[in-house]
Amino acid sequence: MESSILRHKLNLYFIMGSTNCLKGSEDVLLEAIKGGITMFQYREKGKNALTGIDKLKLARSLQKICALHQVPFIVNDDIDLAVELDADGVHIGQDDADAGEVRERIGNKILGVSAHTMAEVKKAMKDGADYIGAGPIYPTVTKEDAEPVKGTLLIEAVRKAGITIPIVGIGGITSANARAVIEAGGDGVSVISAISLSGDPCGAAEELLRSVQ
Ligand code: TZP
Ligand code: MG
Repeated sequence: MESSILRHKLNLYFIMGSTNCLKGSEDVLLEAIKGGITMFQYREKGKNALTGIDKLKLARSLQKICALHQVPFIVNDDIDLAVELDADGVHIGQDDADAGEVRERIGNKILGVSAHTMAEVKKAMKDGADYIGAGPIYPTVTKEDAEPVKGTLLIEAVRKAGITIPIVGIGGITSANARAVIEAGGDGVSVISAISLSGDPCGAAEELLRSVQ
């Protein structure tokens, strides 16, 4: 995807799996789309996470909803699932598959890589990442093994170094603190709980979108 289009798609990047939702994942996704999310990542993690055929079925169902609304559908970590579904892309962390190998396997699909240091950003770019996930920006309870909180320092440092790769901030982001990510040079915010655990995912997405635009 051309990087100016990708930058726009990263504005409000909603991430979730069944364990992040208070009600059916399909309903949460539909409401989030109604509220204006610009990209979606299926991330099935944690206690009681779906596996096997159940994970595949939910992924298919969420992918279909995304396709109907022209929202890119990205798969977290599970490259086999992404390939099987012909997803729009994958997102991997530093402890997951080698980014260079993933790039070879998925061709020109979207590749996102989480990075916590300037060295990781540069390595991800060399490996062919289309965008960087930088975080955790703020404290989060959603990811148990999250790295130390970084604020917007990494995003600022990357931009100060003249590096223009699309960047999305992640971790503890809400409509009250999202703007700082954009002011630091980020292209958007990715959120799990601010939308998935809201009693009103549509309203939550609308409010987040307003805060980053
Ligand atoms: N990676 C870094 S923080 C995080 C991930 C997946 C969790 C983000 O969840 P939330 O609920 O938006 O803080
Ligand atoms: Mg991962």
